[in-house]
Amino acid sequence: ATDFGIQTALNELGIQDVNMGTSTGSKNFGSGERIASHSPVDGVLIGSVKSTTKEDYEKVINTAEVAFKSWRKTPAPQRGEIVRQFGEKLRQLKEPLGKLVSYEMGKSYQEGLGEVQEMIDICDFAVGLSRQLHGLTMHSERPGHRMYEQYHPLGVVGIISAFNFPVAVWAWNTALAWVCGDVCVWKPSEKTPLCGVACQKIIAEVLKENDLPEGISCLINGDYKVGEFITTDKRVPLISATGSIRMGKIVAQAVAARLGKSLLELGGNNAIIVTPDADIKMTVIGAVFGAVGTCGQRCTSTRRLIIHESIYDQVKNAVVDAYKQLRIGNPLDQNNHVGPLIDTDAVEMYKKALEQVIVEGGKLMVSGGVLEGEGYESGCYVKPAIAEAKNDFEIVQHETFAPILYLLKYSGDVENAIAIQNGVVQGLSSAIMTTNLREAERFLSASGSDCGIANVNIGTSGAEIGGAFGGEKETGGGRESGSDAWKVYMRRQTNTINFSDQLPLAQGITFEL
Ligand code: UN1
Repeated sequence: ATDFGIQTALNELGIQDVNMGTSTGSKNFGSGERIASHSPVDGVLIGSVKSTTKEDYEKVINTAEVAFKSWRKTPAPQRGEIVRQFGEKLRQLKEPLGKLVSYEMGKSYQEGLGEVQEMIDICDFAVGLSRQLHGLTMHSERPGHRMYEQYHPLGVVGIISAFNFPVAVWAWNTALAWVCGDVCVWKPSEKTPLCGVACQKIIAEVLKENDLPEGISCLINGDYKVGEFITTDKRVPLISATGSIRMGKIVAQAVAARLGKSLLELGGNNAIIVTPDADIKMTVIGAVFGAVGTCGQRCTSTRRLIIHESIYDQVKNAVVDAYKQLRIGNPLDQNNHVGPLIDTDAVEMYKKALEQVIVEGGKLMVSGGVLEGEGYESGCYVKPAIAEAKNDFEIVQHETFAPILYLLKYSGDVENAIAIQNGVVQGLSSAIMTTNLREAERFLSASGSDCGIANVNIGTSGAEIGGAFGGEKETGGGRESGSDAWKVYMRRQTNTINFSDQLPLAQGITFEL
């Protein structure tokens, strides 16, 4: 098989040494069991990392706490300068890192590069932000008083990320957390540990070059038990977790039990509404990329198309036709559109979902199936599928992390489509395809989409970093990335200063001695 430059990429990223997995800055000391990372692309063992034991973790957290003490005193624009340098390194390493993402996770090389681009973008954003961590000034009700608020660093931020965006989600969190004066402890998915090691190496080099303390960036590895080290630890005031709703509920409860803060990015069940006034050509591109991009493993992937009955057959045929053009195979080969699923467990879930949609009365328009033979030896390649279904099917209500698109029909008003779109427990991303202004605005109004993201004439996936990213309901309510998402990484302090020679009480209360 062609190597597609993988070995060179690993060398450029310094991933030859597999004796890593737990580190503060550049010091590695993982002593737990090994976690092997096999590529879903060809099944080959890429490397392994050492998982983090409780003792390792104590070292990590202690080093992080020490680093925080000095980092929080570094002026924010200087912290921004470090993030700027980090962004520069990412620019230099965009190709090898994008390649590793593609090889370890299985998304197309283009999407791997796109993910690194998101990291670069959030660094740029954070650099600007480092001079804009603004609080408000209020007018005091008392004479000779001044009142204002300021944002201070929070402390150690724990990051739990998923396999599907193995590098970008970490950067959305860290780039902001660092300019905010926090230090980070990251537990990447155990399915993509080498992406974690590669990222840690890049930032460790920047920290070293700037003579900054070990512990501003830390890495721990392992399964949910290692995740529990941080979720239950009072020394970690904020946990940012991306993953399934099931995982999110466990994390949220563990963090709430100690009254910590959590930022949750959980499952989506994203729909595109296609109204009679939709541009069909745009609809097809948006829907197909949304459904099959990253092999249906984005939390923003398009899972449901809600099509008006008057154009239902036309849209269905156009999308089904488009699926015939899809080339499935090695994601590093840029001729292919769709790579593999992350592992064979994911393949099993995909197969079960396709069985269940039939049991519930659905009908396959593009039948799926697992691919076998040359190029598909890893057993992780599946055919994107399309099924006609009903919104109340149990399987349609559930987020299956695979390329399965459900076609749903609506009649009458756009309100009926919005009700279907909102009729799931998740609330991440949503879209409407229409050239009708009234329909578009109704979709965006208070009685429209209930999701954190609502797009017009764009698909559900591919959000830019400048906006706040996240969703409502069982998606968890967290917001990361752009807008004012930085505020969750800081603690707010309200300051009232009395510069008079009296001590008047608020609310006009008199108290005399
Ligand atoms: C995710 O799937 O966890 O909007 C994040 C998108 C990407 C991020 C997805 N920018 O599809």
